Amino acid sequence: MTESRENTKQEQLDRFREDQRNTVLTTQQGVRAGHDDDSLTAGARGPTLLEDFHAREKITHFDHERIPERVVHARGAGAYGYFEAYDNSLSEYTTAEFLTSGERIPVFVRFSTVAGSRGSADTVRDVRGFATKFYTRQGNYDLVGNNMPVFFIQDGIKFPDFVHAVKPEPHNEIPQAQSAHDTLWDFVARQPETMHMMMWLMSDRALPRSYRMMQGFGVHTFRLVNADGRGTFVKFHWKPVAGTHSLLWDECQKIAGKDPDFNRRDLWESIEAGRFPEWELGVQLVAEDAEHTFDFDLLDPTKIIPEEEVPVRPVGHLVLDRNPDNFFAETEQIAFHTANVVPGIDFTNDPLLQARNFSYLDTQLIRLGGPNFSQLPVNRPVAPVATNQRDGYGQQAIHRGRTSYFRNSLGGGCPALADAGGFHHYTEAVSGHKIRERSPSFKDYYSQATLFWNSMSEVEREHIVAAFRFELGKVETMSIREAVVGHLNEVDHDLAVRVAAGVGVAEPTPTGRANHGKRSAALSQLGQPGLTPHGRKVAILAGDGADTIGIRRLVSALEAHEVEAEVLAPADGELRPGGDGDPLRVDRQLNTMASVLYDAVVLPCGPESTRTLARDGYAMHFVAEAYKHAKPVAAFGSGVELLRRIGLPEDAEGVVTTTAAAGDLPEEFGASLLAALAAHRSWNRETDSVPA
Ligand code: HDE
Repeated sequence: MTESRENTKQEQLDRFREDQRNTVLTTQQGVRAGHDDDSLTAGARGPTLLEDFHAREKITHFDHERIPERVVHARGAGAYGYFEAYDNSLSEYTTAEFLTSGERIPVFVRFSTVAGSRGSADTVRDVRGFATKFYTRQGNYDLVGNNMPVFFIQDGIKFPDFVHAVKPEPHNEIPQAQSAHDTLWDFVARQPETMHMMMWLMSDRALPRSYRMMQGFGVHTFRLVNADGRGTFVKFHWKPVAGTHSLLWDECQKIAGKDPDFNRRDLWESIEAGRFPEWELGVQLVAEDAEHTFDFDLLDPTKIIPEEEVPVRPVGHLVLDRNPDNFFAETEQIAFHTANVVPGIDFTNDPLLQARNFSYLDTQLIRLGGPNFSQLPVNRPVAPVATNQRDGYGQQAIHRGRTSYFRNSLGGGCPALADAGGFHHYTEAVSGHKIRERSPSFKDYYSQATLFWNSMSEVEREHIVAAFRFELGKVETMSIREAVVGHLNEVDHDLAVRVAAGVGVAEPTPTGRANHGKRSAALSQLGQPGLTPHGRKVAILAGDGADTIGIRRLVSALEAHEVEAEVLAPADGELRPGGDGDPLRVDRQLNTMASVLYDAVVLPCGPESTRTLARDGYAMHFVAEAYKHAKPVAAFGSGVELLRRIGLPEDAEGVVTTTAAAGDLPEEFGASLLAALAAHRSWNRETDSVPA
C-alpha cells in the first residue's frame, strides 16, 4: 500500500503563506499606520521631512524590489503538482525512491522561453524550458529539461557565445526574443554542430500551442545507479497526455501583440478550471556495455537515441493541479540546478552537462543574492536538512549550539554521517591527458539533422522551409545566408534548394554527401494522431437574435469533453434571443479577442445575428483568419450564410455545417466539431491565399 506524500510541500508552504485579510496596515516594524496618502511635511505646501520613517521605508523597499532576471529562460510560468511512478519496476536500475515507490511526490514545474526578457511575448520562435523540481523524501531532484531533445552546442564553454549571439544585439538591443537576426545565424554558420538543433528550432516544436501540449526532454544522457552500484544510461522524456500540438508562425506573431501572455494564461486558466495538465514520464535505458554500439556518442547532447533503436518505457505520470499564490515568491525565486540529484541518479561526462553542473548554483548566487536561497519557501526540500553551513545574507535559521564543524565532540558529533541512504558518486574509471580537444566521436554534425528532416510530413517540411526563409530573410549579411544554405545542403539537398530559392541565394550544387534515407516516425508531430479535444478553446460569434437554445446545447456538448466555449459579440452584456430561448450572457466583447486566441470558431443560427456579423469587418476577418490557420470552422442554421458571404467553401476539410438549429441541432454536429478539434488542424486546407 502506498502512502501519499503529495501534501508535504504544501503543508510546509502553509507556514510561510500570508493572508492580509482583516489586517491593519503597519510598518515593517509592526507599528500601526493611520495615514498612507501624504508624506510628513513642514506645512501643507512645505518640504518633506526626513523623519518620515514610514514614507522612507515604503520608498526604500520599493527601490529594491527588483532582482536580476535569469540570464536565459527569464520569461516563465510555473505550477505545483505531483509525480507518481506507475510501479517499482525501475528498482532494478535505481535507488531513487521517487521513481519506484508509487508515492505521490510533490513537484513544482517551471516552463519558459529562452532568449527573451521577463516581459517578452510567450509565442516567439524559441526553445521552451521544462524544469521540474521533485521534492522527494531523499532530497530535491531537479530535472531541468527543454521541449526539444537536443541542444545547440556540445561543450558548455560555447554557451556564453551562443547566448550572446541569440540575445538582442549589443549595440542597439534589437531584436527582442527573436532568433531572426545576423548574430545568431553568424554563430550557426560557423558552428555546424548547431544544425540538428536548428532543424528543431525551425520546426513547429518551437511554437507550442500550449505548455500542456509539448513534450519535455532531459536532453543529456544521465545515469541511473542501483543498490549494487551498477549504472545504466538513461534519457528522460515527458509526453503530454493532451498530445503535442503547435501554432502556426503567422498566429504566433499576431498573438505576441493580441495576448503576449498566451501560454502563461493558458496554463493558469486550465489549472483554475480544474483541467489539469498531465504528462507521462518515460525513460530510454541503455546498458553500460552497450555504450559504444550506436553510430553517435551517447555523451553528445546534439544527438537523440532514436526511439526505434531504444524504445521509451513509460514509468510514471505528472499532474499540475495548483497555481502559485505569488509569482515572484514562487515562480521567480525557484532555483533549479542540474546537480540537485538524489541517490540513484548520477551524471555522465557529457561536457555540456558538466558545465551546467557548475553554472546553475553560480547563477543563483547573483540572482538570489547570496548562499541561503535554498531556504526560500519554494526551494526548501521536504527532506530534513542539517549542515554545518552558517551565516550569509538572508539567513533564516537560528542555529543553536557551539559547533558548526565536522568532526566535533562538543555537539555530540552532529550532524552525524548517514550510515544508510547517503549519496555515493558512481565509481567510474577515468584516465587521460589534460587536453582541449573535441572527441572525434562528436564530429558528425549532419546525420541526425537529416534524420529529422526525413521524418517530417510534407506539411511539417513546408513549415521548416518557410521558417528558414523567414529567419534568413531577416539576416542582412548575404554571406551568412549563403553559409547557412551551405550547411543545409549537407543536411539535404532539396531542403537547401527550397530555402535558397526564397532568400536570394544561388541554388547550391549537390554535395558528395548523399541523404542516408533513414527516418524515425516518433519525430513527426503530425505523424502522431490527435487523440483528444480536451483543453481546447472555441469562439462562438453571435449578435442579438442568435439561436440561444442551439448555442447552449452546443456549449454543453463541448464542455462535456472539457472543451471551453466562449460567446463573443460586438458588445458585452446579454444577447436577445432569436425566437424561443432565453437571453444569453456574452463572455467577451468581440474586438477584445481574436481568432488566433482560439482553436475553432462557430457561427450560430439567427438571421439577425448573421446580418450583424456580416456588417462587422472584425467578425468577418475573425472567421477568415481561423479558416486560413486551418482551424475547425463550424456553422449551423443561418450561420452557414456567413461562410458564404466570406466566400469560404462549406465542403472543405474541417468545415462543419448543418442547416438544423435550436432544439434540432443534431448530435453529429457537436461530434464532428470535437473530432476536428482533436485532429487540431486541417492541414490539407492551410492556405496563404486567404487575405487575413
Ligand atoms: Fe540552462 N541555464 N544552461 N539549459 N536552463 C539556466 O540557470 C546553462 C541547457 C534550462 O525555469 C540558468 O537558474 C549552461 C540545456 C532551463 O528556472 C543558467 C548551459 C538545457 C532553465 C543556465 C545550459 C537547459 C535553464 C539561467 C550549457 C536543456 C530554466 C537561470 C552548458 C536540457 C530553469 C538559471 C528555470 C536556466 C546555464 C544548457 C535548460 C545560466 C551553462 C542543454 C529549463 O545557469
